[in-house]
Order: sequence, then structure tokens, then C-alpha cells
Amino acid sequence: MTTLIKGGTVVNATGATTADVLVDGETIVALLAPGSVALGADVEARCDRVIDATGKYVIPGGVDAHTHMELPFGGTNSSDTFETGTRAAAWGGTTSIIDFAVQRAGERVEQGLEAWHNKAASNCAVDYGFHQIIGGVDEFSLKAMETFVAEGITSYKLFMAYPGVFYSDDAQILRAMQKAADLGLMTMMHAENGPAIDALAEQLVERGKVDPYYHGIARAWQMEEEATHRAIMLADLTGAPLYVVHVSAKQAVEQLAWARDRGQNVFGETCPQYLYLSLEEQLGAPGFEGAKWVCSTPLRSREEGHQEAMWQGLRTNDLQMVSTDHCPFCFKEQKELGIGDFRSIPNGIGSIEHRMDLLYQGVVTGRLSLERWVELTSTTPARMFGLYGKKGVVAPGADADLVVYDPNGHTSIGFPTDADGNPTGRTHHMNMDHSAWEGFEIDGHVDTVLSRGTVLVDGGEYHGHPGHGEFLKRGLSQYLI
Ligand code: DUC
Ligand code: ZN
Ligand code: ZN
Repeated sequence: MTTLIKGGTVVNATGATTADVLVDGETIVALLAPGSVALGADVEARCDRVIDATGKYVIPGGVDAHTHMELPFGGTNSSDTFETGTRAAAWGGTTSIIDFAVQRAGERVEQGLEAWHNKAASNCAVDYGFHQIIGGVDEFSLKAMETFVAEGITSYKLFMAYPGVFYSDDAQILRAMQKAADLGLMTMMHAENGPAIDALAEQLVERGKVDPYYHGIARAWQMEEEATHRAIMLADLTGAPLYVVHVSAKQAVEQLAWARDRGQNVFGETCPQYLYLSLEEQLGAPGFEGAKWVCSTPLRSREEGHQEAMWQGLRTNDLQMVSTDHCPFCFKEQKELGIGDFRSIPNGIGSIEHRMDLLYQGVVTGRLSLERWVELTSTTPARMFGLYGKKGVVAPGADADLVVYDPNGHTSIGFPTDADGNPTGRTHHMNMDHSAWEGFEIDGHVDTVLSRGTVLVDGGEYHGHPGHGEFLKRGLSQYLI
């Protein structure tokens, strides 16, 4: 099957140019200048399928490097399966995900990884890889790390939060980082001081402060700044490269910038929720509604300038990429577990379908260039996590993971209704009974999505199927040195 995507502006992290993209089977084989006769003047006539991208952008498929499908958490499971979550990803122009295989304390790493392979195999609409969560650093998990690279899992995650669940203490972090430095693994860190947060949360609940808002108060920015600094120092000592996930506090960005300025190999990701949503407006919504936005790290105060600091970090490269931390829970029966005690609200927001659109608004508002949009959402994730060349770029030899994005299109997010309250138009495809992004109006639209040459989405219709997505055996990060 040959496909020609013609007339569009091809946007890579390195620049934008008008070109036709020729796909043969699963692979991009050529970028042709308009009117090119390099492959014969009749190349269009010889193609099996032609997609007209005139007036639109042709970008590499999004790479979301932080998702949690079917994550057991807070007494329930995140509500997207690999099937529903990757379908939603495809709708939103994301054609690769990296999910977190989980080892909990008391379990062997191998068991966790096998369980994740079983959940994902034959179910994914787009390609998928895994990072490995190590929930119990001990002699067995340290030994298991030695097999990760051969398994195509070149990054692992530790938690400085969630004592009793995923938490690692400093000695454990030190040992894991020493090993990671030897093996060339990227250490990903959930950087919040969990023990102190749990004490603060307990004090708040004792004083009757049980609403979702207090989730954000307990998880104060000082807890993120402190843990980020500690992780940086442990990484410095061990020589391990460090990638801090879901950065939300401006002080944490300052820590990352400080470390990078002294030459350390540290990186930070932020997520759409920390760019747009806030402690006051969302977590502080009346009654229990704020539970929709309980996630960790938490939404931060707009007045304190955290959102602006995230945008600035993305512009100045103190933050290198944007992932979702997609971890959806339904409001009914899941978020509701925490009525009367915010500590029991399952942590997480679903955004996998909206990341490309939400970040594109940075281009619309002049905060990001087109190229930086692609870099933050596709190219750097691919480079950071050993996928680049195959993913993250529109170039001959790369997988034909392509998105035709219409800058003049429009996307309404959530559950729009007519005057009688009947649902209208497109709603999201994530397995959630609400949207954390309800009412967001997006300039731009994901028109067509290809994954390895197969059309998944086109003309408002879904053509994908479970099992199309393949496991991505990842190489080493390009950011190790
Ligand atoms: N944060 C979340 O919001 N959900 C899952 C785990 C995490 O660290
Ligand atoms: Zn986390
Ligand atoms: Zn996460």
C-alpha cells in the first residue's frame, strides 16, 4: 500500500517546509518538494491512496511518554484499558505511548512486567512501550534491572511519595541510581516528599479539612521543591541521569534549571494540567467537584505563578517535554471513594486525547513555535526514551506515524449539549464519565492519523483496531551523556 500526503506543511522539530510525504507500507520513503519529478511526474497517480493536506500541517505522530492504563491505585483501577486508552490516543494524534509497568512492594519486578505485557498485548490501537516502576528496591529488583535493556525497557521510575505503596527511601534511591548509572538506564522520579505530605494530610483531616482542595494544600510546593533537589543531589552523587516527571511547581523548575546550569544531566516534563488548570479554579470547585482534578503532583495556585513558570520552562528548555500522566478515573464510584476524606480520592486526570490540541494552543497564543510544539510532544519524547528515528520525525526511513493537523479546524472538548441538554457533536473517547477539560475550545483539529502507514482516524471516523499497536523495544536514551 502506497500513500501520498500531498500539499501540506511538514513540521519537524528542526523546521517546517512544504512537501509531499510518500509512504510505502509502514514507512516514510520520501519527502518530495512541490512539483518534484524525482520519482516521476505521475507519482500521485501511482499511489494507492492520496490524502490532501493543503493548508494543513503534517507532523510526526505524538509520543506520550507518561500514561497509566489499568493502573491499580487508591483501591480501584484507572478506568482506561489499553484498548480504550490507545483508541483515545489515536483520536488525539498520539501514535505511541509509554506506559508504566508496575512492581509493587512485595512483588517481583518480572511479575509486574509480565502482567503489563499481558494487559497490553493484542489490545493496543497504537504502538506502546513500557517504563518499569520499581516499588521495592531490594537485591531482587536491583538484579532485575540488569535485564531491562535487553527487554527494551531503558527507563525505570521511583517514587519519593506514596509511603507503603510505591515509596523508595533515600538509601533505596541511591542504590537504584548507582545501578542505573552503570547500565545506562534513565531514572524517572516522582519527586514529592511523601512522608511529610502524609503527615500534613493527616493534620488537615483531623481539623475537618477534608475537601479535594486540601489535597493541594497537603502537597505543598515546598514538598516538590525539596524532593526535586534531593533527587538532583542523589543523581549528582551517583552520576545517574535524572528525569523528573509531572513537574508542577515553579520552584521545582528552578531546581532543574540550577542543576542543568551546573552541567548536570537532568530533565523535566510537565503536563497539560499544570499549564492550564489551578488550585483555586479546579481543585477549589464547590462541594466535591474538585475531585475531578485530584492528581499528584497537584494543581498549583495560579496567583503564585506556577502555570506561567511551566510555559516559560517549556520555552527556555528548562523543561524538555510534555506528557499527560494520563490516569483517568470516573467520578461515579471512583473519585467518589474520597467523599469525606480527600486522601481516598484516586489520584489522576485523563488527558491522552487532548495533549496535542492543548499544546497547540501554545502556538496559537504565541508562546511556542510550531517546531517547538512538535519537539515537546513528539521529537524529544522519542529521543529521551530511545525511539527516535522510528518515531518523532517526518523523514525517510521513519515509521509512517503521521498526523494531518488543521490549524483552521476547531475542537470542542468534553460533553457539549444542545439547548435541551442532548449530547451533540464529538465527545472524547477516553473511558471517563466526565472531562477534566470540559468546555475547552481548541483552535485546531486532528484531521487524519496514520500509524505505521495504516489510517486510524480520518474524516471524523475511526478505522483503527485493537492489536494494531506493537510493543516498542526501546533503545537507550539519546540524553545519557
Ligand atoms: N500521580 C497521579 O496523579 N496518578 C497516578 C500516580 C501519580 O503519581
Ligand atoms: Zn507520579
Ligand atoms: Zn504518573
